[in-house]
Amino acid sequence: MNGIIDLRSDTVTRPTPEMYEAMARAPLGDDVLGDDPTVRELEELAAHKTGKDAAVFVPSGTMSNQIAIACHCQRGDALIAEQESHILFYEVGGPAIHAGAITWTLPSDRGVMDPEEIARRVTSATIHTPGTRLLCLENTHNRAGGTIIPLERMREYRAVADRFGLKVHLDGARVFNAAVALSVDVREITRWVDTVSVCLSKGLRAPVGSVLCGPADFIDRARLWRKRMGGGMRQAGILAACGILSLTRYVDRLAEDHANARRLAEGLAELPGFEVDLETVQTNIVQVGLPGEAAIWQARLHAEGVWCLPTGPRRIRLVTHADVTKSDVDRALAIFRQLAG
Ligand code: TLP
Repeated sequence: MNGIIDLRSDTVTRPTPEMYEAMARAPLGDDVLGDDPTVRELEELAAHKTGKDAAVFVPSGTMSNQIAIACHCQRGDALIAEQESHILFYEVGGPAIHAGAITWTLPSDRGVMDPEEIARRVTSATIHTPGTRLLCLENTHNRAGGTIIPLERMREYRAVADRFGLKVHLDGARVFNAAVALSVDVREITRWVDTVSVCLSKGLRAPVGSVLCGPADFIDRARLWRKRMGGGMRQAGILAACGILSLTRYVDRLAEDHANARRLAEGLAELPGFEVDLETVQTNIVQVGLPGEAAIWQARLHAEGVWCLPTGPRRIRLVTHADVTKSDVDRALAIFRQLAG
């Protein structure tokens, strides 16, 4: 793309020629009235892939998470979430606004919470304390650097949740990245949760959209919340057609993004003053500690055609995706070297 290496996010991918063709050919209906066949097909496919009864197509990952929380929690209920999770850090206070839920936040080790700390944080509904209803997980974990929750931990989270009667929602914006990196079927991850939100518009290359998957009665309620939030879309099959390709054609290639992120991270880790925790580079995100202010580095890199986003005062994030090749990574590394020198 004009020589620019856009590492801001995997959300920036452009639709493939195959996607444009699928959009042009998609049979359409009115999805709010429930008769768009392409949306139906995508929802059935997403439910099948994640091993859930049903799914609903929504405009964004944020709306998907917020609908899930609103369906799981009543006003004044509590949810538990990792302190830098997308739900808490990047959804502009959504749980308080939409569900009226309060949040118990927990630290983590590279995005992975301790199940015993979760157990200690659960409160019961009494005259004084809010009842904890929901455990929110994020896999892969964005701010921790695309880290994966080990399968054994997923099993332990389910056990804790069952012990206290909690539901479990997974922000699986990048759950297919986790599945590909672990070389497992995504159901090995989603089997431990009640509901999962999957983004089609990140590494999976669709221009717009997420799917929220879960039990049939939950998805019925989710449709109601989607309408309430203004997320009902009409001839949405035009977008769902791309999502179908995301789930059928673009999952396996995520491995390339992971290899490119690794290459980028290893190259940066060698530069003086740059800090990269290589342990966290498990998928397609690289968090980089800088030898100076993030805003200044962002501008210097931008002037050289490398785009990134700051994630802290002295930290930037680099994300690999289908529109970044191995040679782009090498070119980006050369620019970093030149600026660092
Ligand atoms: N994350 C975006 C930004 O909001 C930070 C990005 O560029 O990474 N869950 C997770 C784990 C996410 O990373 C994101 C998007 C979402 C949910 C929300 O998805 P959208 O952007 O579709 O609302």
